[in-house]
Amino acid sequence: MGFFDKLKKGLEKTKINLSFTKIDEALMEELEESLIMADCGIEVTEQIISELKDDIKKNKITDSDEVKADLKRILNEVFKENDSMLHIENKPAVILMVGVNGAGKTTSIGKIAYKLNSEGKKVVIAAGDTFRAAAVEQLEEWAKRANVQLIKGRENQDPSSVIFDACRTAKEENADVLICDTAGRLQNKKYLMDELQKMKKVIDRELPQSSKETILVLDASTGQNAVSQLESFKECTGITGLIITKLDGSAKGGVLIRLEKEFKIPIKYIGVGEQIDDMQEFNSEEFVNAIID
Ligand SMILES: Nc1nc2c(ncn2[C@@H]2O[C@H](COP(=O)(O)OP(=O)(O)OP(=O)(O)O)[C@@H](O)[C@H]2O)c(=O)[nH]1
Ligand SMILES: [Mg+2]
Repeated sequence: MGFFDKLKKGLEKTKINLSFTKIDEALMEELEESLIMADCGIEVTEQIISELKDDIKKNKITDSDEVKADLKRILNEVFKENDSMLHIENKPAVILMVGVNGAGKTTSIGKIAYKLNSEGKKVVIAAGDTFRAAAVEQLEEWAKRANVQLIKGRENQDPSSVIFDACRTAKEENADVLICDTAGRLQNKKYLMDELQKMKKVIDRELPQSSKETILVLDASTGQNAVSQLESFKECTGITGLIITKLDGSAKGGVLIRLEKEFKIPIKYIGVGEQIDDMQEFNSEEFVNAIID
């Protein structure tokens, strides 16, 4: 299956169906409901519908294809400033992956490491989640699959000290990219945020000239929950980009529209499955085309 087909199949449940003959209030209500069901959020949905209604009136739109085209234009507009480039120019570039447990951080690291490695980049990954032995084992497995070097510590070792070692190694080995895994759940939220800040400090101190990204990984199937996760991580860690996982089979793909409209933090990648090549660079046009049919 090609990239677009996979995306389209994944977003099947989010899909907003626009098979209609008459452009009337009932159609607008139906569309509004679809957008809300897709987790675009009430406010964002209302903005979209009102813009669409204005256009229909202003441009005297009577044709269903034109309505569809205009809705696509409105949605594409939401993403027009989205910068899907991963900024890894100054090496060793550091990508810190953060997010709640189960969001897909470790899996996404494996997929991205594989991708960058296939592009000829030298990648090192760091097991910054030292709180569970299984977390390190899982990352080890991904390191093998992606054929990249892993830096790990002992169980319960201070995660920042693992990151410190990884920064040193990345520099010594002249790596292009260092990707750091982190824990999703610690004793409490404050403790987690403190750990993440500590790791960021170590990275800044060890690799001051390097490009840096702090990527928040969000599970699309959690819908509106993703919004509150973004709010709390943004406050504490300065998020530079997002990865939205589990778009395959999710009915809540519209949450990307809400996230982008409300936060304007670039969506870098989307996860569309559990396999190593199930990660795509986010392309808003493809996304919009996949959900509007
Ligand atoms: N279907 C699907 N499953 C995914 C995707 N990304 C991750 N997963 C699955 O989600 C589960 C959790 O992923 P992890 O990568 O372990 O999540 P994590 O954020 O590292 O979780 P913690 O280490 O507990 O903080 C795993 O079973 C993954 O296979 C995706 O894009 N699609
Ligand atoms: Mg993990």
